[in-house]
Amino acid sequence: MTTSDVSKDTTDGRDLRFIIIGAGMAGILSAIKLKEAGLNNFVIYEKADTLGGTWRENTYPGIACDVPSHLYSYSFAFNPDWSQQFAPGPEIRQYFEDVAERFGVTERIRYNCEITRCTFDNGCWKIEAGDGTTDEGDFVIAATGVLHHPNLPDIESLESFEGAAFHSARWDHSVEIDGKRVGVVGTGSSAVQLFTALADRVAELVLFQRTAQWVVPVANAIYSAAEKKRFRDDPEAIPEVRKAVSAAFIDGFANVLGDMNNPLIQAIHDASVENLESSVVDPELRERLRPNYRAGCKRLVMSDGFYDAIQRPHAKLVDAGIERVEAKGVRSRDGELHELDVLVLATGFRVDQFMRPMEVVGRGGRTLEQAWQGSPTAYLAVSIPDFPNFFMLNGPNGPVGNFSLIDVAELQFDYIMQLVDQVRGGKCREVCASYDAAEKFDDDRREAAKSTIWSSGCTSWYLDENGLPTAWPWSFDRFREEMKAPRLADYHLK
Ligand code: N01
Repeated sequence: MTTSDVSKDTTDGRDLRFIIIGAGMAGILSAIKLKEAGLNNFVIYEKADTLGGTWRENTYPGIACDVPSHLYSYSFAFNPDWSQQFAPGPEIRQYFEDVAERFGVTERIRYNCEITRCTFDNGCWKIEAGDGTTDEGDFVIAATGVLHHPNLPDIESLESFEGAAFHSARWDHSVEIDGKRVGVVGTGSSAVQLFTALADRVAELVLFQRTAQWVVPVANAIYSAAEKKRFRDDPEAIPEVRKAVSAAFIDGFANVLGDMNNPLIQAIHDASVENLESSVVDPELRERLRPNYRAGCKRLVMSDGFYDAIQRPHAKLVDAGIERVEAKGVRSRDGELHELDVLVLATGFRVDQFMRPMEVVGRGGRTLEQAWQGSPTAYLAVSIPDFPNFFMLNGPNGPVGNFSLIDVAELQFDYIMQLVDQVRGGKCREVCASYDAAEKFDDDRREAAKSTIWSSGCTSWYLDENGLPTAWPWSFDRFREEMKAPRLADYHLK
C-alpha cells in the first residue's frame, strides 16, 4: 500500500479499503468512480494478464458491439474517434485500455490474480487468490461479467474431430481460416457476426442451426473525418447522438420488453419478418430460417449481412440437428457427413455463474451456493442478504437486453456509493439487503417475468433452469428510477 492509498474515509476516522474483482468495463468504472469520490484505497484483481473483460476474451472475426458505440461509452469519457456506428471489438478494447490509462486505473490492477474465495469475517472481507495472494477489505465490488463462462455443447464425440475446434470466445488465431472448410454451431449474435465475417474468407461455410433467429437489419455507418471532427469540437454533438440512440434503444425497445403485448414489440417482429421475406430469395431456405417464436423472445440479432452470407454459393444451412462429431467433420441427424477443417462453437455462455467458481462466504458462514439455490438472485441486482458490503455490477436480475451495459453499471455504481456513504457517514459499518426486501423483490420480479417477451415461447440464455426469465422484467425507466436512491428501509444496517 502506498501513502496515497491511505485516507480517513469515515466520520469516525477509519480508512476504507475496496476490493474490485475484474478489470473489465465495470471494474474500470468502479476504480474511476472511487478515485473521484476520494476513496483511493482500492485494488483491482484481474485473473488474466490484460484488461478488457468480454472485449479481451472475444476476438473472433467480425466481433462488434451491437449497441451503438457512442452509447456504449462511459458518460464521462466520450470517444469522438469511434470509426463506425457499431465499432469493432478491438477498437472497443483499445477504448477501455485508453480510459484505464487516462484515469490512472491501469497501475492499480493486479493481473494474473484470480480470486478464489471471499469470506466475511469479523466485519471485513478476507480475500484469497489462486496464486496464494491474500488481502482484506471493507467492501467487495464484484465486477466479474455476465457472458463470461463459455457454454461448451454436449455434442457426442466432439473430441474425435481431427481439425481445429474452439469456442467463439476462445478463438484460436494460430489456426488458418482462409480458404478452409469452416463449420459454425449456433445462431446467436456471436455466430451471426462471425459467420457473416467469414463468408468472404473461407472455401466452404456450414451453419449448424438448432433454432432459427430473428434478424433485424441494422446498417453500420462509417463516421467520416468531418463527423469525427464535429464530435471532437462540438460539445453537444456526442450528447445529441447519445440522446437519439438512447431514445431508439430504450423507448423503442428496452422499456417495452416487460410487456409482450406491447405494439412496439409487434413492430419489431414485423420488421424482422419483412427483413427475412425481402432478403432470402429461395422460399425453402427462407422457411428454414423462419423462427417459430416472436421477435425479441431471444435477444435480437442485428445484422445487415447475415442473410447475404447464408445465401452465398459456398454457404450451407444444416438444420437437421447434429448427430455427432467425427474425425472428418459433423454428421447431421439426416445421416450426411459435413466434412470440415475448422469447427467453431458459437454456443453461448453459462450465464448463471456470475462470479463463480469463486467461493463467497457471507455472514454466519452463509455461502453463495446456499443463497443462490435454484437460481441466482440479488435485491435490485446489487445486494444479497447476509453478504454485507458485497456489491455486484451487472449481477443477477439486472437489465440485460439490447442496450448499453455501461449505462446499467454507471447507474448501479452511483446507487452502491450511496450505500457506502452510510458507512462513511458513520451510520453503520455493514450494509446489505434485508431478507424481507430481497424476498419481496424476488417475488415481484418473478411475477412480472411472466409477462415479458422472453416468456412468450422460446428458449434463451435469459431463462433460468426453471424456464423463468432472470433479467430485470420491468422498464428501463423503472430501473433508472430505482437506482436514484436506495430505500434504506430495505437494507439491514449494522
Ligand atoms: O450465444 P447465444 P452468443 N447444439 O446463447 C446454440 C452477447 N453478444 O454468444 O437457440 C447446437 O445467444 C444455441 O441454440 P438454441 C449478446 O448479449 C454481444 O451468440 O439454444 N446448438 C444458440 O443458437 C448475446 O445475446 C455481442 O437452440 C447449440 C447458440 O448456440 C450473448 O452475447 C456479440 C448447442 C448460442 O447463442 C450471447 O450470444 C456477441 C448445441 N448443443 C454476443 N448449444 C455484442 O455485439 C447451444 N447452441 C455486444
